[in-house]
Amino acid sequence: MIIDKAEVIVTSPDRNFVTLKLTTDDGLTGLGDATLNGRELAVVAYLREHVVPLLVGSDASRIEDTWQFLYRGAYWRRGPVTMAAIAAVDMALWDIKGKAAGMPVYQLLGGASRRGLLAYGHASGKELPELFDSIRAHLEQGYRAIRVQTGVPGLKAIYGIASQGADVGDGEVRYDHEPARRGARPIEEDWDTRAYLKHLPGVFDAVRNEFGPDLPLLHDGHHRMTPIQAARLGKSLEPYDLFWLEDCTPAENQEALRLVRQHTTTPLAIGEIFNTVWDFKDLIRDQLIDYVRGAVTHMGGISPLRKTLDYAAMYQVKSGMHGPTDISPVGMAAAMHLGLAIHNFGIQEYMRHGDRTNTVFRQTFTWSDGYLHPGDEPGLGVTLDVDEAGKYPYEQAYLPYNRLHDGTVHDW
Ligand code: GCO
Ligand code: MG
Repeated sequence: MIIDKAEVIVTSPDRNFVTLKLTTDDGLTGLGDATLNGRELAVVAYLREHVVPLLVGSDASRIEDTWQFLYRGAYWRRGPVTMAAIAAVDMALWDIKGKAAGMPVYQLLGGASRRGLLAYGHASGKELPELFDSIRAHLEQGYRAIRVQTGVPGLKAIYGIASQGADVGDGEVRYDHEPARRGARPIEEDWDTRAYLKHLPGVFDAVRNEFGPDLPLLHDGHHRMTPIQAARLGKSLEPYDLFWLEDCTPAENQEALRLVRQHTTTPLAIGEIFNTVWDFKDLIRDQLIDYVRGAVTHMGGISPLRKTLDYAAMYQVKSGMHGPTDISPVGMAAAMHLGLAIHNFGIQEYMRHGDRTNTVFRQTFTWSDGYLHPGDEPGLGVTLDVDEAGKYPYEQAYLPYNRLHDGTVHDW
């Protein structure tokens, strides 16, 4: 089973996606997601210039060996661009392996450990009435767990508010359910941690009063707090019994979570921007987090994320795989296969892709009663309509960035 064709397909139906398509000499094809939001073309170049030429002529059955060759053979290691490129190869080879075996990838990973994958969606609102409507809408869509993001008094535009399609004063119309905005330059947003820390507990108090004590609620701090600020927020949210507080502080310094952990029992989730097990090692070993947010697409593929989650299982840390719309349907399918097979599954993020995306990527996964299932098609269960993809050329788009009131750049 030799790879005799490797294509990098860039398409932008509702947003930019980068997909690797491998074809073997016996006609099997495999897809891999290589989408890196805001830096897509860097991964395209890495794949086209430095990976594809090495793949053609290689044995598609050797998933682990190919991964090790691409990881160690590059000499320069880790990082979001390299690991997204390697991830796409890994996913595509698992897709091919499944098709060759006539089995869905989750069967190759050990079979199902549950009926389906509990998912959470993104409710948001600048103020409470809009937030409550969004939570109700997600409950009607069947979500059994809901992420809550809200505006902050005094701030013009803030991460995670889907309806921020109103003009926020600079003529730019914004939609934060897809954070990247098309255009030649990133959009500047504003931030004030003190205002945020004062405002958020009241929002969750109102949400609990309206929706009761049992609905699993999540919140994303999006890397914006210092450790002691994160500790303060985690402590102030304890009465509201969150499922998790995500990315409460930048965690390149894994030590930082030690301080947060000392002050709060609010469960912590970290790692959507991480790309190897080394980013998680101390967080897992010292049980400084409760959920691994790694995405198959950003962590180098199914193979290394499986290893990371097996390591996490030894410390009772669970999965919470990243799944916004900038993870393509291929990356989402890979996450679902992995999530179905592992024992220490926690929850799966699920922001539904747009209609145009679903015409480019034909998917077989199911969403029912708040649970996802990858389906039983051989491989990953996704096909890419190359002609349809060709209708949507790449468009430059960037994630926003933050400045504080004094103009200092801040984590977005
Ligand atoms: C999440 C993430 C996203 C990111 C986006 C960046 O929890 O889903 O924080 O909202 O901002 O994936 O590309
Ligand atoms: Mg997040």
